[in-house]
Amino acid sequence: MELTLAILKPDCVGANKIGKVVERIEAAGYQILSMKMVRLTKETAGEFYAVHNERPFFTDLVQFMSSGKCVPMALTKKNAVADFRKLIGATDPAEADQGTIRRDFAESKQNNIVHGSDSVANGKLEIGFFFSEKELVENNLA
Ligand code: FUP
Repeated sequence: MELTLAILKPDCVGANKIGKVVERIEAAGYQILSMKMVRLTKETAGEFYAVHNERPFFTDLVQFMSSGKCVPMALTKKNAVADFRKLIGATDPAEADQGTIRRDFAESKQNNIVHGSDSVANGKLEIGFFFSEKELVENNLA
C-alpha cells in the first residue's frame, strides 16, 4: 500500500474542523496509520518547507504553520499520494474543484487547511519527519 503524509494545519485545528476533515479522509478510503498533535517551532516549520525557503511567501508560511497546533497523519491506501491531492484540491481554495477539502473548508492560499505530499518519495520522507518506525506499525485487528 502507498503512503502519504497529511497535515491538518493550524487553521483546521483552531477552527475545530479536525473531525470534519478526518471524516472526508476516511470516507475517501484512507486508513490512518498514525496521527498526533504537534506545535511546530519556526525552525521545524522552516525545515519542513525548506524547498520553499527562497519564495516570497516563506516567512509568512512559517509564521502560520507555527501559529498553533498541527495534526500530522500517516495515511495509507492504493494510489494514496495522487488521490489525496485530488481530494484536497488546488493550493488556492478559490481554484480548487467543487467538493474538495480546500474548496469547502479553506480560506486562502496560505491558510489552506491541509497539506498533502506531492510524490511517493516525498510522502515517505515527510512521514519520517513526524513519525518513528514504532509509530507506523500496521493496524492488525486480529
Ligand atoms: P501544495 O502542494 O498544494 O501544499 O502547495 P505548495 O507546495 O506549492 O505550497 C506549500 C504551501 O505554501 C501551501 F500549502 C501554502 C503556501 N503557499 C503560499 O502561502 N503562497 C503561495 O503563493 C504558494 C504557496
